[in-house]
Amino acid sequence: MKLTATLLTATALCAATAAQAEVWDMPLAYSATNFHSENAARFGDCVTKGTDGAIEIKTHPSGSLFGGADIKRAIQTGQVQIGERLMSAHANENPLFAVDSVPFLATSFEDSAKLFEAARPKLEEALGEQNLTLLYAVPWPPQGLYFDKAVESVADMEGIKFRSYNTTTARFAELTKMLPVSIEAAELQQAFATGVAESMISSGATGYDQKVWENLSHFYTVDAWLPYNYVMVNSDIWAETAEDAKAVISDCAEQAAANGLEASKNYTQLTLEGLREGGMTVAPPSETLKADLDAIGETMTAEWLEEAGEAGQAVVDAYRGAN
Ligand code: PCA
Repeated sequence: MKLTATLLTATALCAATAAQAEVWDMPLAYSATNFHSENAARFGDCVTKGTDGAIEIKTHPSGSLFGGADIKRAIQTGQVQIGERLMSAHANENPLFAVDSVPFLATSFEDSAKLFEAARPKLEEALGEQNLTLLYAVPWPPQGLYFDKAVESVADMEGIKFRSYNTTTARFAELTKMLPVSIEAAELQQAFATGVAESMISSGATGYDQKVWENLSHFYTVDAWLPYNYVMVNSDIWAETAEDAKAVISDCAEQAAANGLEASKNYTQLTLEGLREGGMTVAPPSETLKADLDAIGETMTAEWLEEAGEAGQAVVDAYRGAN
């Protein structure tokens, strides 16, 4: 009798747990093999295991559930619970979102982390107003320039079709007299193969993921900036999440931030080697190109500070103070 009661209680408990089990869909814009996506998959496993399946995170890479441009809105509006997005792509909503894409402001992993930490309180506040809670953020490797020919100066760039991924990269194209065309990373191979784009600024990691050596020949390690991907949860859903699950998710997020940073650092050299093996020339920019780019960087920094106003200046001051 007692045993039956115990079994019944156990069965009832299992049923209750099963009823509470929730699937959180997590759209990702980048391919499954990209290090951010692999890191997100590990984060998802960490949460699923840590909550004993009460919350199961299911990642959807390559823009398969929502494309990059739609991920942030999908989280804000609760179409999905959680997701990952390149935040600088939303600079049109708030210039602070592009603090990590100001040319030559922070060009190393160390400096970009300092800049991100200096900006974090203001970023979290801005995201909070959009019903978003930041869980973790991971930088891409330093951004370099890809072309299908040798380029020694900005003058050599005139008229080239340049793939952009945010307003900063579109503005960069304007200032260098290239022709910007906005394309998601997941569509790059196609874009270069068909000639829709002939160049871009991005990490070695993205060029490697997209096998750009099939169409492009040169990568210049100009180290312009290190943009961040943010993993965010819908704030209403976060507020309703049980405290013990929240603690698990926060722990997993902290691990994911550290693992992601490590992976990004490791991928920097690894993927540049991959580009070389694919037959590309991987080299630093010429002195002329470097000087030309520095001048453009100054213009773009001034423009960003103008747009971002006092909040932007405060972040830059805090960052420079920490340096
Ligand atoms: N890869 C992403 C953003 C920055 C990067 O390195 C892309 O090219 O879309």
